[in-house]
Amino acid sequence: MQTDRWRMMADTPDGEGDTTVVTKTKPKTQRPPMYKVLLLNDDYTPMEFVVHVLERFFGISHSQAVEIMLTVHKKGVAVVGVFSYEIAETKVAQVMDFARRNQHPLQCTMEKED
Ligand code: TYC
Repeated sequence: MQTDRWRMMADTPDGEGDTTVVTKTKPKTQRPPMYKVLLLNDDYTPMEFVVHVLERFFGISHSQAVEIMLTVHKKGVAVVGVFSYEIAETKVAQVMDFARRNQHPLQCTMEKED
């Protein structure tokens, strides 16, 4: 928080009785934009493979990974984490590369948070 002092000379014609008005200006705190990493459902990627991806690239526990995988399976998509742009981009690339190398059509994307 920053304090601004404004000297007021307009109170009387001769400048007598000057007042000081103290106002507060909100400092603009800069937060970097954050990005959601999303996992998409498909009909072919094995459930165990998706669970493994969540554990390996997102550090998610086995039981949480099973829950998230089932959410994607049932609802079509789920947020698996929220990261800075560079981290999100890296996670998406790692997942897409790992899925491709294992010949699974698993899709992972990122989306800017509102
Ligand atoms: N729907 C897949 C199946 O029935 C499982 C799956 C879950 C695939 C999550 C992708 O992101 C995914 N084998």
